[in-house]
Amino acid sequence: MAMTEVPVERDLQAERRAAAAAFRDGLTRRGILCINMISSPGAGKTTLLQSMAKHWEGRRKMAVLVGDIATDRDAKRLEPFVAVRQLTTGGACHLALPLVERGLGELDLTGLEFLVIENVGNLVCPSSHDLGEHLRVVVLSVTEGDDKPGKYPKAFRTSQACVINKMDLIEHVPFSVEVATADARLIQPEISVFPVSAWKEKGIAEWCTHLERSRETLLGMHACHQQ
Ligand SMILES: Nc1nc2c(ncn2[C@@H]2O[C@H](COP(=O)(O)OP(=O)(O)O)[C@@H](O)[C@H]2O)c(=O)[nH]1
Ligand SMILES: [Mg+2]
Repeated sequence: MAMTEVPVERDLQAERRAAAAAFRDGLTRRGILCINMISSPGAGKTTLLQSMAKHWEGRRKMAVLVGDIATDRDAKRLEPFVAVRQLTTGGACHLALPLVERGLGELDLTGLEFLVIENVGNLVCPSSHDLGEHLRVVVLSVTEGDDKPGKYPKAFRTSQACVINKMDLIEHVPFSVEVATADARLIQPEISVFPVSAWKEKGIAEWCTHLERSRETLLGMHACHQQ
């Protein structure tokens, strides 16, 4: 087979990494913790966001950018609870930074503390795209099986937290939180695990407290760098 050498004049990955880092820094300066939420379709991301918005109502300010391939159904579900903008990818299986930047430009950032990006439902492609988030969280529901961390290693390796959702169904399905946690920690030893039921609003306080602490740590580190 004939080989052709193609000279690469620009490192596009480096440019994307720099753009994501600049976006992240801008959010840090504004005091906003940005969370990129990934999962397979139906794991419960939108339901979890509804529960988080209810938990923080009147106390913490959160906004959501919700990615979808075609519809604005999730944005409509979230509208009664939280400031939300729809990002429609037009068929792409993941979100990319330019779309996120556009969505952010449409939000009122005054006093905003948490920006959550609900990524397109897919455990493969979103793992490879830095959206300028501070924290990546993978949502795994008990109906998907406790073997998923090992089967989708990049999703877990690049995440700092794992929410195990649909715990209200645990008695009805063969799923072990211990097995899933051990599998995830083989790939990412530092990953924090939060079993919840987004539907029954159980475990949400612990998850939200973790996010509040993560934000405080981020802002503390930022203040140190400024001195
Ligand atoms: N039993 C149960 N069902 C849930 C829970 N969270 C979400 N669901 C259901 O799972 C389906 C998918 O949820 P959705 O939030 O749309 O998932 P997404 O595609 O990840 O955003 C819906 O029918 C939800 O009502 C939960 O904690 N327990
Ligand atoms: Mg959704």
